[in-house]
Amino acid sequence: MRRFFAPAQLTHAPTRELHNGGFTAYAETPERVASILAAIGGASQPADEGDAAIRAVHDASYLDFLRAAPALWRDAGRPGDAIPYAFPIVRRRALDLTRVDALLGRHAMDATTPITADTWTAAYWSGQTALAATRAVVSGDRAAFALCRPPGHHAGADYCGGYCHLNVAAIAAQAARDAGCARVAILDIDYHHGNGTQDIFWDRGDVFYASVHADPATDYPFFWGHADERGEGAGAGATLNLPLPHGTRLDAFRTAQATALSAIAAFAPDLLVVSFGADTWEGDPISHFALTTADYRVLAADIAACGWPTVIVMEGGYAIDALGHNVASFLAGF
Ligand code: OKP
Ligand code: ZN
Repeated sequence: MRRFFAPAQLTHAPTRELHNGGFTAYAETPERVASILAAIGGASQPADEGDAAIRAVHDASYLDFLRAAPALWRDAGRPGDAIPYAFPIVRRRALDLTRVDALLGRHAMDATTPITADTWTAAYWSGQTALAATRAVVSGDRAAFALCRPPGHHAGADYCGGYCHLNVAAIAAQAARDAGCARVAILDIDYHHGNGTQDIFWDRGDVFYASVHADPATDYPFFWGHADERGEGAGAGATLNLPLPHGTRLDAFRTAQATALSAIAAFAPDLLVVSFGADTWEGDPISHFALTTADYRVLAADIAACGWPTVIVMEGGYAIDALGHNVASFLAGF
């Protein structure tokens, strides 16, 4: 299986995040990549195909904002990384606002996703990595792995959040659609619900979104990922959420994943995108499931057995030393 990664993805390195009322070290570090590359034995540089496939998913005003935010923040005299503090939760409408704090709040769903001077470049190349893997699979590869970082599944069409800036799974899925795949499914098995991916495809019937994740009644992102969210309009029934409790082990996770795969099989996709997070591992520092390194082999084999051309994109996983072994186990199982 071909693997893709661009060194420019390493440049995004926020210093700290707001967590439980104080600042802590940022969990989504460049060291995550080093752990994965060491375990999987390297990756190929993706081509630079420009931003058309990114614009096919994200609003132009949001992309302009991501590029402009660091200078606006600096010009406002602020130290460190740009972080929002006020959000338009009710009257969310087009306003001609220019203050950096207004723009940050308008384009974010939380205060845990700093924007640095290098964020746009790193996110852009994370997108190119997802696209390179998609091009490989559309061209006939059975599967490909995109070592995306920053991750993507919390980012919506016009907002960042949850360490995510560009939704790499959505970019891959949309690129596959535009390359001729009539029906694309996304299986999200990160510990957290992929609210951004769900939002992007909420009212579309051509991209099926299924997610196995920690119950949002107890876990981030709280406001998305409940079992009654099934999509709307043309997308009614094309979203499937399977929340699970703290302490979940392989048997329950595997059963939920099988439910997701059955629903995807009924949808009959031409291509599958897997949003893979290894923060379901038993020792993850910010999560509460109990999968083992060997379990990823089983889960990946179950997905591979379905036979769909598959793009695997990296999402979360924060136990640095184990992360590479968990990813290697998943890829070996596939
Ligand atoms: C991103 B991905 C811990 C509080 C939660 C956001 C979690 C984002 C996870 N500091 N912060 O889905 O792995
Ligand atoms: Zn996660």
